[in-house]
Amino acid sequence: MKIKELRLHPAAIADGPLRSSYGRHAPYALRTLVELKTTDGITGISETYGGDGPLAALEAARPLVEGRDPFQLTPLWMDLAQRAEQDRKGGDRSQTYLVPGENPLDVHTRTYAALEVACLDVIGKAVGKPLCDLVGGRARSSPPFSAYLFYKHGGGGGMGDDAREDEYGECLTPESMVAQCKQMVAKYGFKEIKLKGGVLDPDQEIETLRQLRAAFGPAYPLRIDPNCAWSVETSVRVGRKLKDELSGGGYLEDPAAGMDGMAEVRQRLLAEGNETPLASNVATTAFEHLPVAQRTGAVQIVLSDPHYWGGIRNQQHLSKFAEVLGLGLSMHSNNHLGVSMMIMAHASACCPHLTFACDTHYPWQTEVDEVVLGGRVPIVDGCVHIPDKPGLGVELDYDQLARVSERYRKLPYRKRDDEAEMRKHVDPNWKRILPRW
Ligand code: GKR
Ligand code: MG
Repeated sequence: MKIKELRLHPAAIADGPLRSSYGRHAPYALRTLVELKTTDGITGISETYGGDGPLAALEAARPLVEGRDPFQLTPLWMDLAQRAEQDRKGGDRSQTYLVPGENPLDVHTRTYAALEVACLDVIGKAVGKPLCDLVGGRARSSPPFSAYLFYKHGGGGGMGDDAREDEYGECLTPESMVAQCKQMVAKYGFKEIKLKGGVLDPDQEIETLRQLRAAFGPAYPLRIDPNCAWSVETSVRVGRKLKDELSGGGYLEDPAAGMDGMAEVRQRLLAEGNETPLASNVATTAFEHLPVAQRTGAVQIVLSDPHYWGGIRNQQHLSKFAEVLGLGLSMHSNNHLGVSMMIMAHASACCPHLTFACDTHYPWQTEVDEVVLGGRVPIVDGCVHIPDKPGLGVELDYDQLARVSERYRKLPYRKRDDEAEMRKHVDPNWKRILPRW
């Protein structure tokens, strides 16, 4: 069997005006759906970052993909990884200043990941096995995800005639965040809670976590992620004030910028007897970051993501690597559709060492844009069950795909730019400043 054709489908999916230290989400998030057609008539699918950059990188890989045996993933990795080596000499692979999916030094790892998943989907369909069972089987069949809360402005995303209903409403206070969380937990049954911070004054975010703890109790572990918006001083102050709220399975995620900043936060908290672990998807984005993170104490929990760590098999390597280094492991996310939901579910299912419920932005997208045949992937009791179907276990709905691709073509932007959205809607002079507090 050979890969006959690579097909790429850009997609624009409605997204509410969610806030983070990067700025404000645009009315549509961008994704790319990937199809591999084989000589045996099998189609493998995948999903990855969107916009013209990721699309061009996948397009550039076409000569490496078409004509290749989909089972031969190692040589594909070697072809793409060699390029990655050349690209990243001396560069900064962190996500401190760039949103995930935009760091040019990661581009080949991301491209490989999208292609690897589509090849594994082909292989799964060829042998009649779910993807996670192809790579050694499952540590769990229903991986858990967490409620991912965002401060947000009013609006449910989309533009003009396509403006969407706002399911959760404006949320810029501790009280409205508790309401958002209750609504999300009631709908999806999540058992762990993550708050995207770095938006309001840190004291208001502290108050938000306190109110969440009061409303949900210690059975629901809490985390907060300001994406490096705080100085070391502020991070230590917040860590100190939230010691109780972040205990019992919670963590403090990327409070300060850089490995040095994170290490200093950790040392100062430990010196006060505060063992709140630090998690990161910003400082640690590649295998070479882990020994440093462990040695300096900068990171205790690595937030993986098969989309930029190099696919599902690399996710398994990461699980082992983290275990050996004594680091915890969970998973980061970005806005995504059902295909990525299944990528994340299979990646979580096949990793023995996964120590926290994973992030997902899935509640922020709706049925209207779903490209999975039959509709949204169900989240029940906070978990995504791996169906007894070959490969990823989902197929594309081509009518829906045509709609979201058409919307992409009509969009005036081709790249995520949260800073531009802030300037357009909130403050014409807004700039992302690190640290802001
Ligand atoms: O969607 O705005 C967002 C998040 O801030 C996202 O871009 C982050 O990559 O979820 C991510 C994180 O945990 O840092
Ligand atoms: Mg994060």
